Amino acid sequence: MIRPMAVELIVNARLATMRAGRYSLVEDGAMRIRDGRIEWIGSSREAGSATGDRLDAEGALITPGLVDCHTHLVYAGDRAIEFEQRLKGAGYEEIARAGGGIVSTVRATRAASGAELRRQSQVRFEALRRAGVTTIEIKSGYGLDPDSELKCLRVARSLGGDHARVVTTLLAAHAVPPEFAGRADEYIDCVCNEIIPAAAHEKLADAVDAFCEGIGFSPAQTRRVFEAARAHGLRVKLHADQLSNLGGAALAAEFGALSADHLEHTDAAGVDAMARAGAVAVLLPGAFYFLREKKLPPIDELREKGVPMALATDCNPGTSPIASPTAILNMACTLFRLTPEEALAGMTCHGARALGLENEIGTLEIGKRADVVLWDCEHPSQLAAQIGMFQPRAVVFDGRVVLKMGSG
Ligand code: DI6
Ligand code: FE
Repeated sequence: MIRPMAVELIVNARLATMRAGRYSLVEDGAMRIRDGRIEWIGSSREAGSATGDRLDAEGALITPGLVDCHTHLVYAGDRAIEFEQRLKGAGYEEIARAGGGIVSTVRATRAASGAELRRQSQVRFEALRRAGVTTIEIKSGYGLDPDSELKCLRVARSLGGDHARVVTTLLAAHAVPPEFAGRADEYIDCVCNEIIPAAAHEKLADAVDAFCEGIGFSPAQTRRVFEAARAHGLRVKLHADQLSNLGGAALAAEFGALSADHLEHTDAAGVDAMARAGAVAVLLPGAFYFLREKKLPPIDELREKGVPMALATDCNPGTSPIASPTAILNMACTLFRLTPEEALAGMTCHGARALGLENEIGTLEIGKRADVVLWDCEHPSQLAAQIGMFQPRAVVFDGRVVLKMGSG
Protein backbone atom coordinates (compact mmCIF):
# COMPACT_ATOMS: atom_id res chain seq x y z
CA MET A 1 0.00 0.00 0.00
CA ILE A 2 1.20 3.52 -0.71
CA ARG A 3 2.07 5.74 2.23
CA PRO A 4 -0.99 7.86 2.99
CA MET A 5 -1.23 11.64 2.70
CA ALA A 6 -0.33 13.82 5.71
CA VAL A 7 -2.81 16.42 6.97
CA GLU A 8 -1.67 19.72 8.43
CA LEU A 9 -4.93 21.39 9.35
CA ILE A 10 -8.52 20.27 9.99
CA VAL A 11 -11.22 22.97 10.17
CA ASN A 12 -15.00 23.41 10.55
CA ALA A 13 -15.54 20.45 12.84
CA ARG A 14 -17.51 19.78 15.98
CA LEU A 15 -14.75 18.21 18.04
CA ALA A 16 -15.70 15.66 20.67
CA THR A 17 -12.30 15.68 22.34
CA MET A 18 -13.30 13.07 25.00
CA ARG A 19 -10.98 14.78 27.46
CA ALA A 20 -11.43 13.25 30.95
CA GLY A 21 -13.98 10.84 29.47
CA ARG A 22 -16.52 13.57 28.61
CA TYR A 23 -17.58 14.78 25.18
CA SER A 24 -15.81 18.10 25.98
CA LEU A 25 -17.10 19.59 22.72
CA VAL A 26 -15.29 22.30 20.79
CA GLU A 27 -17.76 23.96 18.42
CA ASP A 28 -16.52 25.20 15.04
CA GLY A 29 -13.25 23.54 16.01
CA ALA A 30 -9.95 23.20 14.25
CA MET A 31 -6.84 21.15 14.78
CA ARG A 32 -3.25 21.53 13.68
CA ILE A 33 -1.13 18.41 13.19
CA ARG A 34 2.62 18.13 13.08
CA ASP A 35 4.79 15.03 12.86
CA GLY A 36 1.79 12.81 13.47
CA ARG A 37 0.76 14.57 16.68
CA ILE A 38 -1.82 17.18 17.60
CA GLU A 39 0.00 20.48 17.84
CA TRP A 40 -2.90 22.86 18.46
CA ILE A 41 -6.67 22.77 19.01
CA GLY A 42 -8.93 25.82 18.86
CA SER A 43 -11.61 27.54 16.86
CA SER A 44 -11.63 27.56 13.05
CA ARG A 45 -11.49 31.37 13.10
CA GLU A 46 -8.08 31.32 14.82
CA ALA A 47 -6.70 28.42 12.82
CA GLY A 48 -4.81 30.43 10.22
CA SER A 49 -3.78 28.93 6.91
CA ALA A 50 -1.92 25.82 5.94
CA THR A 51 0.93 25.29 3.57
CA GLY A 52 0.22 21.55 3.46
CA ASP A 53 -3.03 19.62 3.23
CA ARG A 54 -6.16 21.00 4.81
CA LEU A 55 -9.28 18.97 5.59
CA ASP A 56 -12.62 20.80 5.73
CA ALA A 57 -15.07 18.86 7.93
CA GLU A 58 -18.00 21.01 6.76
CA GLY A 59 -19.53 21.03 10.22
CA ALA A 60 -19.28 17.28 10.78
CA LEU A 61 -18.38 15.52 14.01
CA ILE A 62 -14.80 14.55 14.78
CA THR A 63 -13.85 12.10 17.52
CA PRO A 64 -10.59 10.48 18.54
CA GLY A 65 -9.82 7.32 16.57
CA LEU A 66 -11.70 4.45 18.19
CA VAL A 67 -9.76 2.03 20.38
CA ASP A 68 -10.83 -1.63 20.38
CA CYS A 69 -8.92 -2.86 23.42
CA HIS A 70 -10.03 -6.54 23.44
CA THR A 71 -10.25 -8.72 20.32
CA HIS A 72 -9.45 -12.30 19.30
CA LEU A 73 -9.58 -11.54 15.58
CA VAL A 74 -6.65 -13.71 14.52
CA TYR A 75 -8.07 -17.18 13.85
CA ALA A 76 -8.89 -19.40 10.91
CA GLY A 77 -12.16 -21.02 9.93
CA ASP A 78 -15.71 -20.15 10.78
CA ARG A 79 -18.31 -21.41 13.23
CA ALA A 80 -21.51 -20.06 11.71
CA ILE A 81 -22.69 -23.66 11.32
CA GLU A 82 -22.67 -24.00 15.13
CA PHE A 83 -24.87 -20.95 15.41
CA GLU A 84 -27.39 -22.77 13.28
CA GLN A 85 -26.98 -26.03 15.23
CA ARG A 86 -27.51 -24.23 18.52
CA LEU A 87 -30.69 -22.60 17.28
CA LYS A 88 -31.94 -26.06 16.35
CA GLY A 89 -31.38 -27.16 19.95
CA ALA A 90 -27.82 -28.51 20.17
CA GLY A 91 -25.96 -27.57 23.38
CA TYR A 92 -22.55 -25.90 23.53
CA GLU A 93 -21.00 -28.98 25.21
CA GLU A 94 -22.62 -31.38 22.73
CA ILE A 95 -21.12 -29.37 19.87
CA ALA A 96 -17.74 -29.31 21.59
CA ARG A 97 -17.82 -33.11 22.13
CA ALA A 98 -18.51 -33.56 18.43
CA GLY A 99 -15.28 -31.69 17.65
CA GLY A 100 -16.79 -28.23 17.31
CA GLY A 101 -16.48 -25.19 19.54
CA ILE A 102 -13.18 -23.62 20.45
CA VAL A 103 -11.27 -26.81 19.50
CA SER A 104 -12.47 -26.54 15.91
CA THR A 105 -11.04 -23.02 15.70
CA VAL A 106 -7.77 -24.27 17.20
CA ARG A 107 -7.63 -27.06 14.60
CA ALA A 108 -8.23 -24.64 11.71
CA THR A 109 -5.78 -22.08 13.11
CA ARG A 110 -3.00 -24.63 13.57
CA ALA A 111 -3.53 -25.98 10.04
CA ALA A 112 -3.42 -22.56 8.36
CA SER A 113 -0.14 -21.16 7.05
CA GLY A 114 0.87 -17.75 8.37
CA ALA A 115 -0.14 -16.20 5.03
CA GLU A 116 -3.56 -17.88 5.02
CA LEU A 117 -4.17 -16.96 8.67
CA ARG A 118 -3.28 -13.38 7.85
CA ARG A 119 -5.59 -13.32 4.85
CA GLN A 120 -8.56 -14.52 6.89
CA SER A 121 -7.82 -12.26 9.87
CA GLN A 122 -7.32 -9.20 7.71
CA VAL A 123 -11.00 -9.27 6.68
CA ARG A 124 -12.02 -8.65 10.30
CA PHE A 125 -9.20 -6.18 10.86
CA GLU A 126 -10.31 -4.14 7.84
CA ALA A 127 -13.95 -4.22 8.96
CA LEU A 128 -12.93 -2.62 12.27
CA ARG A 129 -10.62 -0.15 10.58
CA ARG A 130 -13.27 1.00 8.12
CA ALA A 131 -15.63 1.50 11.03
CA GLY A 132 -13.27 4.03 12.61
CA VAL A 133 -10.95 1.93 14.78
CA THR A 134 -7.35 3.16 14.72
CA THR A 135 -5.93 1.09 17.59
CA ILE A 136 -6.71 -2.62 17.90
CA GLU A 137 -5.61 -5.04 20.58
CA ILE A 138 -5.30 -8.57 19.23
CA LYS A 139 -4.91 -11.68 21.37
CA SER A 140 -3.48 -15.04 20.43
CA GLY A 141 -5.27 -18.00 22.00
CA TYR A 142 -6.34 -20.24 19.13
CA GLY A 143 -2.91 -21.79 18.61
CA LEU A 144 -2.32 -23.28 22.07
CA ASP A 145 1.13 -24.66 21.30
CA PRO A 146 4.39 -22.73 21.14
CA ASP A 147 4.70 -22.52 17.35
CA SER A 148 1.04 -21.79 16.70
CA GLU A 149 0.75 -19.14 19.42
CA LEU A 150 3.82 -17.34 18.05
CA LYS A 151 2.41 -17.64 14.52
CA CYS A 152 -0.79 -15.91 15.70
CA LEU A 153 1.18 -13.11 17.38
CA ARG A 154 3.33 -12.59 14.27
CA VAL A 155 0.20 -12.34 12.13
CA ALA A 156 -1.32 -9.88 14.61
CA ARG A 157 1.83 -7.72 14.58
CA SER A 158 1.94 -7.78 10.79
CA LEU A 159 -1.55 -6.28 10.54
CA GLY A 160 -0.44 -3.05 12.19
CA GLY A 161 1.59 -0.38 10.45
CA ASP A 162 0.82 2.73 8.43
CA HIS A 163 -2.97 2.29 8.60
CA ALA A 164 -3.73 1.32 12.21
CA ARG A 165 -1.92 0.54 15.45
CA VAL A 166 -1.88 -3.02 16.78
CA VAL A 167 -1.21 -4.02 20.37
CA THR A 168 -0.67 -7.75 20.93
CA THR A 169 -1.55 -9.94 23.90
CA LEU A 170 -0.47 -13.51 24.52
CA LEU A 171 -3.51 -15.57 25.57
CA ALA A 172 -1.98 -19.04 25.49
CA ALA A 173 -3.97 -19.74 28.69
CA HIS A 174 -7.25 -19.56 26.79
CA ALA A 175 -8.22 -23.23 26.81
CA VAL A 176 -6.58 -26.60 27.47
CA PRO A 177 -5.49 -27.96 24.08
CA PRO A 178 -6.70 -31.48 23.14
CA GLU A 179 -3.25 -33.08 23.55
CA PHE A 180 -3.20 -31.90 27.19
CA ALA A 181 -6.78 -33.00 27.99
CA GLY A 182 -7.02 -33.72 31.72
CA ARG A 183 -3.52 -32.27 32.27
CA ALA A 184 -4.18 -28.56 32.56
CA ASP A 185 -1.32 -28.01 35.03
CA GLU A 186 1.14 -29.53 32.58
CA TYR A 187 -0.14 -27.23 29.86
CA ILE A 188 0.37 -24.28 32.23
CA ASP A 189 3.98 -25.51 32.70
CA CYS A 190 4.35 -25.24 28.92
CA VAL A 191 2.76 -21.75 28.89
CA CYS A 192 5.06 -20.50 31.68
CA ASN A 193 8.28 -22.25 30.70
CA GLU A 194 8.08 -22.18 26.90
CA ILE A 195 5.44 -19.95 25.37
CA ILE A 196 5.77 -16.82 27.55
CA PRO A 197 9.61 -16.84 27.42
CA ALA A 198 9.57 -17.32 23.61
CA ALA A 199 7.02 -14.54 23.05
CA ALA A 200 8.98 -12.22 25.35
CA HIS A 201 12.27 -13.08 23.67
CA GLU A 202 10.89 -12.26 20.21
CA LYS A 203 9.09 -9.19 21.58
CA LEU A 204 5.85 -10.46 20.08
CA ALA A 205 3.57 -9.73 23.04
CA ASP A 206 2.81 -6.43 24.76
CA ALA A 207 0.90 -8.15 27.57
CA VAL A 208 -0.28 -11.54 28.84
CA ASP A 209 -3.91 -12.57 29.40
CA ALA A 210 -5.65 -15.70 30.75
CA PHE A 211 -9.19 -17.11 30.83
CA CYS A 212 -9.86 -17.59 34.55
CA GLU A 213 -13.05 -19.66 34.58
CA GLY A 214 -14.49 -23.08 35.38
CA ILE A 215 -14.14 -24.00 31.69
CA GLY A 216 -10.78 -22.19 31.49
CA PHE A 217 -8.08 -22.01 34.16
CA SER A 218 -8.26 -21.85 37.96
CA PRO A 219 -7.10 -18.84 39.97
CA ALA A 220 -4.02 -20.85 41.05
CA GLN A 221 -3.13 -21.60 37.41
CA THR A 222 -3.80 -17.98 36.44
CA ARG A 223 -1.48 -16.84 39.22
CA ARG A 224 1.33 -18.97 37.78
CA VAL A 225 0.78 -17.41 34.34
CA PHE A 226 0.89 -13.92 35.86
CA GLU A 227 4.08 -14.69 37.78
CA ALA A 228 5.76 -15.90 34.59
CA ALA A 229 4.59 -12.76 32.76
CA ARG A 230 5.96 -10.58 35.56
CA ALA A 231 9.30 -12.42 35.46
CA HIS A 232 9.53 -11.46 31.76
CA GLY A 233 8.56 -7.84 32.34
CA LEU A 234 5.12 -8.14 30.73
CA ARG A 235 1.96 -6.45 32.02
CA VAL A 236 -1.12 -8.61 32.58
CA LYS A 237 -4.87 -8.46 32.02
CA LEU A 238 -7.57 -11.04 32.66
CA HIS A 239 -10.79 -12.59 31.34
CA ALA A 240 -12.36 -12.33 34.78
CA ASP A 241 -15.68 -13.44 36.29
CA GLN A 242 -17.44 -13.84 32.92
CA LEU A 243 -19.51 -16.93 33.70
CA SER A 244 -18.90 -17.32 37.46
CA ASN A 245 -17.17 -15.47 40.28
CA LEU A 246 -13.74 -16.98 40.90
CA GLY A 247 -12.36 -13.73 42.30
CA GLY A 248 -10.73 -12.91 38.97
CA ALA A 249 -11.08 -9.13 39.27
CA ALA A 250 -9.30 -9.10 42.65
CA LEU A 251 -6.59 -11.43 41.34
CA ALA A 252 -5.99 -9.13 38.36
CA ALA A 253 -5.84 -6.13 40.70
CA GLU A 254 -3.32 -7.89 42.92
CA PHE A 255 -0.97 -8.19 39.94
CA GLY A 256 -1.40 -4.56 38.90
CA ALA A 257 -3.28 -5.59 35.76
CA LEU A 258 -3.98 -3.09 33.01
CA SER A 259 -7.56 -4.32 32.97
CA ALA A 260 -10.00 -6.97 34.11
CA ASP A 261 -12.40 -7.86 31.33
CA HIS A 262 -16.04 -9.14 31.21
CA LEU A 263 -16.82 -8.90 34.99
CA GLU A 264 -20.47 -10.05 34.80
CA HIS A 265 -20.06 -11.94 38.10
CA THR A 266 -17.65 -9.59 39.87
CA ASP A 267 -18.69 -8.72 43.44
CA ALA A 268 -18.18 -5.57 45.53
CA ALA A 269 -14.82 -6.78 46.86
CA GLY A 270 -13.61 -7.24 43.28
CA VAL A 271 -14.70 -3.74 42.31
CA ASP A 272 -12.98 -2.31 45.42
CA ALA A 273 -9.76 -4.12 44.57
CA MET A 274 -9.85 -2.79 41.01
CA ALA A 275 -10.49 0.75 42.20
CA ARG A 276 -7.53 0.59 44.60
CA ALA A 277 -5.23 -0.86 41.94
CA GLY A 278 -6.30 1.57 39.23
CA ALA A 279 -7.29 -1.26 36.87
CA VAL A 280 -9.66 -0.55 33.99
CA ALA A 281 -12.92 -2.51 33.66
CA VAL A 282 -13.30 -3.70 30.07
CA LEU A 283 -16.97 -4.38 29.34
CA LEU A 284 -17.86 -6.71 26.47
CA PRO A 285 -21.58 -6.42 25.72
CA GLY A 286 -21.21 -8.39 22.46
CA ALA A 287 -20.47 -11.64 24.34
CA PHE A 288 -23.23 -10.87 26.84
CA TYR A 289 -25.64 -10.42 23.93
CA PHE A 290 -24.52 -13.43 21.95
CA LEU A 291 -24.62 -15.78 24.98
CA ARG A 292 -27.94 -14.29 26.10
CA GLU A 293 -26.51 -13.74 29.57
CA LYS A 294 -28.75 -12.46 32.32
CA LYS A 295 -26.28 -11.30 34.96
CA LEU A 296 -25.13 -7.74 34.37
CA PRO A 297 -21.66 -6.50 35.28
CA PRO A 298 -21.70 -4.28 38.42
CA ILE A 299 -21.97 -1.04 36.42
CA ASP A 300 -23.29 1.15 39.25
CA GLU A 301 -20.53 0.02 41.63
CA LEU A 302 -17.83 0.54 38.99
CA ARG A 303 -19.21 4.01 38.33
CA GLU A 304 -19.45 4.88 42.04
CA LYS A 305 -15.92 3.71 42.76
CA GLY A 306 -14.54 5.62 39.78
CA VAL A 307 -13.25 2.54 37.93
CA PRO A 308 -12.82 3.59 34.27
CA MET A 309 -15.10 1.53 32.02
CA ALA A 310 -13.68 0.64 28.61
CA LEU A 311 -15.68 -1.10 25.89
CA ALA A 312 -14.53 -3.51 23.21
CA THR A 313 -15.90 -5.82 20.53
CA ASP A 314 -14.32 -9.06 21.88
CA CYS A 315 -14.34 -9.99 18.16
CA ASN A 316 -14.04 -13.82 18.23
CA PRO A 317 -15.59 -16.78 16.36
CA GLY A 318 -17.52 -18.30 19.26
CA THR A 319 -19.07 -15.82 21.65
CA SER A 320 -18.82 -12.41 19.98
CA PRO A 321 -18.56 -12.66 16.19
CA ILE A 322 -18.88 -8.90 15.88
CA ALA A 323 -16.66 -6.46 14.00
CA SER A 324 -18.72 -3.31 14.48
CA PRO A 325 -17.58 -0.87 17.17
CA THR A 326 -20.71 1.27 16.86
CA ALA A 327 -22.95 -1.77 17.35
CA ILE A 328 -21.02 -2.31 20.60
CA LEU A 329 -21.61 1.31 21.64
CA ASN A 330 -25.32 0.72 21.18
CA MET A 331 -25.30 -2.61 23.07
CA ALA A 332 -23.45 -0.98 25.97
CA CYS A 333 -26.29 1.53 26.25
CA THR A 334 -29.25 -0.79 25.64
CA LEU A 335 -27.96 -3.80 27.60
CA PHE A 336 -25.67 -2.26 30.26
CA ARG A 337 -27.40 1.15 30.55
CA LEU A 338 -24.26 3.17 29.92
CA THR A 339 -24.93 6.67 28.63
CA PRO A 340 -23.80 7.32 25.03
CA GLU A 341 -21.10 9.59 26.48
CA GLU A 342 -19.81 6.82 28.77
CA ALA A 343 -19.95 4.38 25.87
CA LEU A 344 -17.90 6.61 23.56
CA ALA A 345 -15.42 7.27 26.38
CA GLY A 346 -15.14 3.48 26.71
CA MET A 347 -14.01 3.15 23.11
CA THR A 348 -11.64 6.12 23.19
CA CYS A 349 -10.22 7.55 26.41
CA HIS A 350 -10.70 4.51 28.68
CA GLY A 351 -9.91 2.00 25.94
CA ALA A 352 -6.54 3.73 25.59
CA ARG A 353 -5.96 3.43 29.33
CA ALA A 354 -6.78 -0.31 29.21
CA LEU A 355 -3.80 -0.64 26.86
CA GLY A 356 -1.49 1.58 28.90
CA LEU A 357 -1.56 4.12 26.05
CA GLU A 358 -3.45 6.93 27.82
CA ASN A 359 -0.63 9.40 27.21
CA GLU A 360 -0.53 8.67 23.48
CA ILE A 361 -4.08 8.15 22.20
CA GLY A 362 -7.76 8.15 23.18
CA THR A 363 -8.48 11.89 23.36
CA LEU A 364 -8.00 14.92 21.14
CA GLU A 365 -5.43 16.85 23.17
CA ILE A 366 -2.22 18.62 22.35
CA GLY A 367 0.71 16.23 22.17
CA LYS A 368 -1.36 13.12 21.49
CA ARG A 369 -1.17 11.10 18.30
CA ALA A 370 -3.34 12.57 15.57
CA ASP A 371 -5.76 9.63 15.30
CA VAL A 372 -9.02 11.20 14.24
CA VAL A 373 -12.36 10.08 12.78
CA LEU A 374 -14.52 12.45 10.78
CA TRP A 375 -18.08 11.08 11.02
CA ASP A 376 -20.98 11.46 8.69
CA CYS A 377 -23.11 12.89 11.53
CA GLU A 378 -23.29 15.95 13.78
CA HIS A 379 -23.43 14.90 17.40
CA PRO A 380 -21.56 12.13 19.27
CA SER A 381 -24.74 10.71 20.81
CA GLN A 382 -25.73 9.64 17.28
CA LEU A 383 -22.91 7.10 17.22
CA ALA A 384 -24.46 5.04 20.02
CA ALA A 385 -28.13 5.79 19.41
CA GLN A 386 -28.42 3.79 16.19
CA ILE A 387 -26.86 0.80 14.49
CA GLY A 388 -25.30 1.01 11.06
CA MET A 389 -26.49 4.46 10.03
CA PHE A 390 -23.40 6.65 10.30
CA GLN A 391 -20.01 5.75 8.86
CA PRO A 392 -16.64 7.46 9.01
CA ARG A 393 -16.30 9.99 6.22
CA ALA A 394 -12.54 10.01 6.72
CA VAL A 395 -10.02 8.50 9.12
CA VAL A 396 -6.69 10.10 9.99
CA PHE A 397 -4.11 7.84 11.61
CA ASP A 398 -0.87 9.28 12.96
CA GLY A 399 -1.59 12.48 11.03
CA ARG A 400 -2.24 10.78 7.69
CA VAL A 401 -5.51 10.18 5.85
CA VAL A 402 -5.87 6.41 5.78
CA LEU A 403 -9.52 6.21 4.79
CA LYS A 404 -11.80 8.42 2.77
CA MET A 405 -15.41 7.61 2.00
CA GLY A 406 -15.70 6.46 -1.58
CA SER A 407 -12.06 5.36 -1.75
CA GLY A 408 -9.65 2.91 -0.10
N1 DI6 B 1 -14.25 -16.01 26.54
C1 DI6 B 1 -15.15 -16.49 25.71
O1 DI6 B 1 -16.33 -16.40 25.84
C2 DI6 B 1 -14.44 -17.04 24.59
N2 DI6 B 1 -13.09 -16.96 24.98
C3 DI6 B 1 -13.04 -16.32 26.10
O2 DI6 B 1 -12.00 -16.06 26.65
C4 DI6 B 1 -14.85 -18.20 23.83
C5 DI6 B 1 -14.16 -18.20 22.52
C6 DI6 B 1 -14.65 -19.22 21.57
O3 DI6 B 1 -15.68 -19.90 21.80
O4 DI6 B 1 -14.00 -19.36 20.52
FE1 FE C 1 -12.35 -12.22 25.08
